[in-house]
Amino acid sequence: SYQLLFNPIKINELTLQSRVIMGSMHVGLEGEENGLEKLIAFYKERAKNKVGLIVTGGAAVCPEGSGGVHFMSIHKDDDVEYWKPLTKAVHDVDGKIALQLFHAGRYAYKALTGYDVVAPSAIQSPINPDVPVALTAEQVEATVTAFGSAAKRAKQAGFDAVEIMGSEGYLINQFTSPVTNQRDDEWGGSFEKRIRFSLEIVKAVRENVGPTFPIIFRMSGLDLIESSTSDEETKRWAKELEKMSVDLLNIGIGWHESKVPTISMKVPRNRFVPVATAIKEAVSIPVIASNRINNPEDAEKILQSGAADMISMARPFLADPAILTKAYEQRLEDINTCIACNQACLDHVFELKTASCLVNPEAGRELELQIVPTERRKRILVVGAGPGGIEAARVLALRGHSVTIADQGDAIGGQLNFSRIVPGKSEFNETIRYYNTQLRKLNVQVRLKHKITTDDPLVHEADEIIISTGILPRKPDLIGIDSDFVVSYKDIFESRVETKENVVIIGGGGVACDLAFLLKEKGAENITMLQRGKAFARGIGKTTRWATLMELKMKKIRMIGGISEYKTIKNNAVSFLQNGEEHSVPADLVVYASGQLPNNSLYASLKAKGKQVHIIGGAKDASELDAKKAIYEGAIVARKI
Ligand code: MDE
Ligand code: SF4
Repeated sequence: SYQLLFNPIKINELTLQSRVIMGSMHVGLEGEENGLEKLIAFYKERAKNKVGLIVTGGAAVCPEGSGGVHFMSIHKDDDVEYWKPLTKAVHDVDGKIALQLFHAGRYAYKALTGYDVVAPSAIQSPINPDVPVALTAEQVEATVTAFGSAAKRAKQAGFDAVEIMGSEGYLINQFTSPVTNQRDDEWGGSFEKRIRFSLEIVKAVRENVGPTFPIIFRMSGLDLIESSTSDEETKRWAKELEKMSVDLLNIGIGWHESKVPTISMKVPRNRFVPVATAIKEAVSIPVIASNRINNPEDAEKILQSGAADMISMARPFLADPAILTKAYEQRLEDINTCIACNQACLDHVFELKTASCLVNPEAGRELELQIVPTERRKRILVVGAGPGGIEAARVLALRGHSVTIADQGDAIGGQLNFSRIVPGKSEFNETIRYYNTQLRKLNVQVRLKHKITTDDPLVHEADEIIISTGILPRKPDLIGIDSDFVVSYKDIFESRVETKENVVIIGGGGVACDLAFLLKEKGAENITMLQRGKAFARGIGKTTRWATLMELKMKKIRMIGGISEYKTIKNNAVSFLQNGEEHSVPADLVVYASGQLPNNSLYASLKAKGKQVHIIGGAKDASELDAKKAIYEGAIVARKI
């Protein structure tokens, strides 16, 4: 049981109802029509579920430091009135909310802000297009003042605390690191001078908010940048921040340009807690651990072990706004766990789209996707228990329909069952566990190993039918493709075929990458991926693709792109043309992962019989299919019936 998680904690004069903060996430709703209303609904849904403190997305303290025009801002006096409805809504449900004071520095984009990008020194970031302009000493001081005024506005707007964003490689962090700060004035050079900017900001903020208002500082616990701040310096920095009257330290991990994954699925759970512990040992104010903590029991254990005083979870609140309520009520099996895929949250943000959640399409769509009870209970048959089908079944049952879901396989989850066996992707098990629990509790009839045909009694009984039968692997039309040592990726994922020493994969997209990792784990010695296009792992989102490419290289998986023509697939070799020359790669097993076709024949025949049928997911459109799209379509169709 939970002895500490729900034990209130006092931060300065503010009492928090639990030791979990919902970490800062830019969701992008504020840029939409009725943006504020949507943002309020988003935060309210979380605030009423036992979160100790919500931290907003970064609110720019000056326009040049903004993430873009659609990001939160707190640099104008108008912003005070603007944010009042948000703080009120959170307080109305007994929640607490802090505003994050944000300046992107060289991570800003001129194209998005309309201002020159600024930084301590004119050194460009490897992941940004603009060379920043070095701030003059006067501009540095003006920026310090801007943080102070922003804090004052935040307090006036009704926020319960402020968090100063000093990690992830943003402006303050750019000052603290010798890599990005090469100034020789009062704001750079020695360690003391590099951290001065952060300390002056805390001072200015404190002067503006008074002695009793909580100040959280999000400091970088580990830059993961070569030749950057040392561990020793990081501890000294923490001590100085404490002296400056910071009330709570939130420990960030890695910069956006770090070449080490910090929040992806392949990062083991709780991996970075020791970083917070090391800082906790150096200070006496409370310290928050973050990154890849997605399970309340783990959170409780971390607190009980004394490794940290509080826990930050961010994405887990997208996946399940009620995660803490469910933990409190001992209903862990009901938690929709964040699988750290980034596909609908951070990937969207980096594409300048609104964030949502792969496993919970309601996130960010609180106003749009509510559960409205049905007026007429119908008998619904869902054919195919992949991600789209199970979400449709869940929502239909929640709305009061009588639901049966059938699948020819022996488990629900469809292709999630492929993902979950890929090395480092076991988080997908949680999604399957969640749906299994929900379908059971909602009395959905689950018929496994049951192939539906047009004359199945279930078809006759159903008032309406949802076809979510998914996809079939596309078999490329190549000479030799019908040989007995050529199989589809499905055959491998379903363990119908053993791996061999030399494997050639035809295809280079996301499925092919997963397949390569799986085959490697199963003992394939030499794996070669072949494709026509040049860029491998395309289709994988921005935040994960670079790490996938890195992993492919690390695991010595050969990638040959730019193939103009496949010549033959013969036992022992695949030959092809590249740059006009013929090459050949040894192969005792060839696996194709080259696209998918909709598995939609049942739809056509049921339609012909005059049944009321709906089609979703890969069965409807196999191009660019992923679990995110399938679950979303399931969520939508189930609200239309
Ligand atoms: P791209 O087109 O794939 O690559 C361009 C070039 O950069 C290289 N690259 C990298 N080098 C080093 N380290 C990397 N991480 C990295 N990623 C790409 C590529 O190899 C390529 O080089 P080339 O091949 O041309 O030689 O990628 P991109 O530049 O379009 O985007 C890269 C990303 C920004 C997506 C990126 O680097 C990201 O994947 N980094 C990881 C981010 C991460 O995991 N951060 C940890 C926590 S997230 C967090 O704390 C908060 C995030 C939300 C803020 S919002 C703040 C307020 O709320 C995000 C808002 C961003 C707007 C300012
Ligand atoms: Fe977590 Fe993926 Fe949802 Fe983002 S999209 S909150 S990473 S499950």
